[in-house]
Amino acid sequence: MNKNTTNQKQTQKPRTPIVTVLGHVDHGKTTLLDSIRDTRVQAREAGGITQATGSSKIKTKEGKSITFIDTPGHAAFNKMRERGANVADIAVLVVAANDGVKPQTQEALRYILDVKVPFIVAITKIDLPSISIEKAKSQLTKDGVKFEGEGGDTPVVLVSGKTGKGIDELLEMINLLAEVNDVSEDTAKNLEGYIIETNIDKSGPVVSMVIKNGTLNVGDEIVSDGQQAKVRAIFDSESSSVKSIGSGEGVLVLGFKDLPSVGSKVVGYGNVSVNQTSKANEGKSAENEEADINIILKAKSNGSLEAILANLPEGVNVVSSGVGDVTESDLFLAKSIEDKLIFVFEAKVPTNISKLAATEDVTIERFDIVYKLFERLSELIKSEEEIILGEANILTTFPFNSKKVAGCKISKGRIDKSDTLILMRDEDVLGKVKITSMKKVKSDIQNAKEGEELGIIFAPQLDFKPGDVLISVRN
Ligand SMILES: Nc1nc2c(ncn2[C@@H]2O[C@H](COP(=O)(O)OP(=O)(O)OP(=O)(O)O)[C@@H](O)[C@H]2O)c(=O)[nH]1
Ligand SMILES: [Mg+2]
Repeated sequence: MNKNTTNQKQTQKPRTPIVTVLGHVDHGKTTLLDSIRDTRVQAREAGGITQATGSSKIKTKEGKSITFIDTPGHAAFNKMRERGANVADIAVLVVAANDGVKPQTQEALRYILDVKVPFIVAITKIDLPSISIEKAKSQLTKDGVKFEGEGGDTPVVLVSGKTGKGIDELLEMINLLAEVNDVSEDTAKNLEGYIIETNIDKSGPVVSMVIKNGTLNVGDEIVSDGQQAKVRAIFDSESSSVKSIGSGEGVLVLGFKDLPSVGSKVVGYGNVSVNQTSKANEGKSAENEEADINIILKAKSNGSLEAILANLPEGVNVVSSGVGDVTESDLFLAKSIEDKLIFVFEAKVPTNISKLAATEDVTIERFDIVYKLFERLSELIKSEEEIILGEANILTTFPFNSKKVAGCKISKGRIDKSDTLILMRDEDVLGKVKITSMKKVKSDIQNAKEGEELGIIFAPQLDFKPGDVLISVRN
């Protein structure tokens, strides 16, 4: 054994494992952690779903610690799952026994297999009557899991977050995996942490991070994502203020002036080795007239802001986005855009701002549940989209009483004399017109249906020719 290796061994010390819980929405991740922590987080969550990444530390009956990171299972939060898998020493893939493998189970498994993090499959909700453990296992095998006893080394534990069954076994298994995989810190190495969530509250930017190596002290100068901070306060997983904290812990840190992006590495100032990139999620873009709606978006945390931005329905343009409560400047920016609309996710709308919004004719819509926000956006887009009532092709043109008549055939729907028509040439809109005369052969008509031929005189006359199309729309 050479000298270097010996030194390395001497500085290596086992530490509390950081364990990320991943899986499909509503499969019971938070309930399982509640049961482990003996708290009641799930019952307090808006819409009963997790929409942020948070960490918590527990002690097993044998006195060993584990730091858990809960992640959301909703499809929109894929980044949070990916980062959760990245920072984990060990992952727990939760699958509900009554529901089996679902899209976000498979997505979480892909992240786990990509970063090659050791993991345990926890099949939960085993207290329910109609369950199929074997089906869940064989689906997972198809997706690349190699179970213990079946040629691989992935353990499976059967649990219930409701009855607490199997939880001791799960915790034992986590500790065993931590030992086997040598989860440790290197005391000769510097601070290494990862940002798991950020938000802004009364005391300014709050950064939630896990420490994988070294010690973090109040007064330390740290850097993440190009953002420097002198650590003002540290809160441990029990929300107690501490002066100093070691690796294997999840903490909240105050002292950043601006928010580093979620997922970034944290190092001591002077030990910067990561690319210093600018903040990922806060940004401004111009109002887009092609978009169905233009909005300003505010969210309580960077992770959820990122999730929303990545999953916006087509047709939504975000003119400006940011983390934190709605401010006067958001309001004035909203006033300058056509839709005058601010969407808020979990962040606060101060009373003076909502009063001001009413007088400035700005609409603020606030949501606590991410899919409700998406539903509302889709609803707004739909109401913006024009519904086509009828379409006519101009086949020929001829003069009548010094006017030009469009000889048309209705190709779709119907056209009423009272309709407003849009004159199109290929993809180009030439203008909007009203019908002044509508005739079939020589008789005046009030409407015409698909397949019928007719002559239309409209105003303004515009410069139309055979091949152009008239479309009747309802807004
Ligand atoms: N019967 C039974 N119900 C459970 C169990 N675990 C969770 N549930 C129920 O399943 C629903 C979803 O549970 P959550 O813990 O919120 O699921 P989750 O995976 O954290 O969901 P997201 O965070 O939204 O992805 C809740 O209604 C729970 O009460 C279990 O072991 N048994
Ligand atoms: Mg949850």
